[in-house]
Amino acid sequence: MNELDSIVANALQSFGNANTPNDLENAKAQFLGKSGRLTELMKGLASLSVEDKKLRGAAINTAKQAIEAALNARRQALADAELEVQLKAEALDVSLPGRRRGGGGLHPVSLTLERIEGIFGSMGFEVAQGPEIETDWFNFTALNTPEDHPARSMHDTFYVEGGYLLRTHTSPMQIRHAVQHVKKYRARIDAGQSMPEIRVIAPGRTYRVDSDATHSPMFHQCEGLWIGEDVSFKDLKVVFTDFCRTFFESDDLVLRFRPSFFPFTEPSAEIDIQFQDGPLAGRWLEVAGSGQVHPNVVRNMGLDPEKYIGFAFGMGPDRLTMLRYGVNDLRLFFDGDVRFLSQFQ
Ligand code: 2U9
Repeated sequence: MNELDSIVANALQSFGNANTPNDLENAKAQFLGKSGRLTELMKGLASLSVEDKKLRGAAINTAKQAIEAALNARRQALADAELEVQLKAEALDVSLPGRRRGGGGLHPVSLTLERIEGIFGSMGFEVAQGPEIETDWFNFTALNTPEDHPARSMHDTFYVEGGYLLRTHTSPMQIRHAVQHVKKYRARIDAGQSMPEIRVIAPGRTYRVDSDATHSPMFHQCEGLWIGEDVSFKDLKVVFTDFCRTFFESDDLVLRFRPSFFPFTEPSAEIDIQFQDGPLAGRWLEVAGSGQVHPNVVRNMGLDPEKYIGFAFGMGPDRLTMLRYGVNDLRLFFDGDVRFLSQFQ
C-alpha cells in the first residue's frame, strides 16, 4: 500500500472510531488540519518539478476527496444517531387520552333559578329583578309588616347606612313591579276598564342575620305574584302543583297546603310536597309559603282590593337545589370548592 492509500485508510479508521462530533473534528484535524498529514504532503509539492507536481498533486487531491467524503458521511451518521436518541427520549404516546381544559359552568343554585324561571315563564310569568339594598317601605311597610313586627329586629335584618337595609326577601321587587304595572295602566283602571293581570316572579339574593347548616346570611329566594280580577286559591294550587311536578320531574308528586301566617297574605299556607318514589318517598317536605295577597298589600300597589285579588308564594331555591341533588349542608353551595361545584356540570 503506498503512502497516500495508507493515509486514506488511517483517516477512514479514525473517523469510524470517532463517536461524537467533537472526536470527529479532532480526527479531521490530524489529516486535513494546518499541520495534518495530507496538508504536510501538499507543502512538499513545492520542491517537485512541474511534471511531478502534476502527478503527485492529482494523487493527493484524489486522496483528499476520499477523506472529505468519509468525513461528511461520518458527520451525517453521527447527527442522525444524535437525533435518534433525542426522538427516543422525547417520545410521545399518541394513544394517551387527551387532557381537557376545565370549562366553567353555572352554579347549582343558578341552574335551579334558570329552571324555575323556565317553568314559570311557560305559565306566562315575567321575571322581575331589582335592588338588593332596599328601603323600609318596600321591604316591610308596603308588605303589611308594621314597625313593631319581630321580623324588623336587628337580630334578623342587616341595616346599612342611610336608613337602608339588605332586603330580607324578594317581595319588595314584586311591589315595585306591581306599582310600575299599575302606573302603566292607570288610565284604563280609572276608566273602569280591565287591566292585564300581574303575573311575575322575583328570583334573587336575600340577606338575614343567620348562619348554620341550613341557613346562610346570604340566601336565595324566588317569590311569585299573580293579581287579577278573578284569581283564586284554586289557581295557586294548580300553578304550584304543576310547578313542583315539573321541577322535580315527578308526575305523581303530592302537595299539601297547611294553614300558616304571613303578614302579607291572608289566608296563608305552607306548601309541603311528598315524593311517591325515590330516597325521600313518603316524607313530607316543606318547600314554600303562600297565600291570598292581603288587602292592605293590594292597596299599596295602587289597586282597589274590592276589585283585585290574587295569590303570592315564596320559596328557597337553595333548599330546592339541596332536595333535587341530595345535598345535606347548605354551606357547601357558598364555600366555592370547585371539587363540589364541578359535580353539577
Ligand atoms: C307581594 C305580596 C305577597 C310572598 C310570599 C311567602 C309566603 C313565604 C318565604 C318563606 C321562606 C320563602 O323559603 S323562603 O325563603 N316566603 O313563605 N312569600 S307568601 O308574598 C308576597 C310577595 C309579594 C307583593
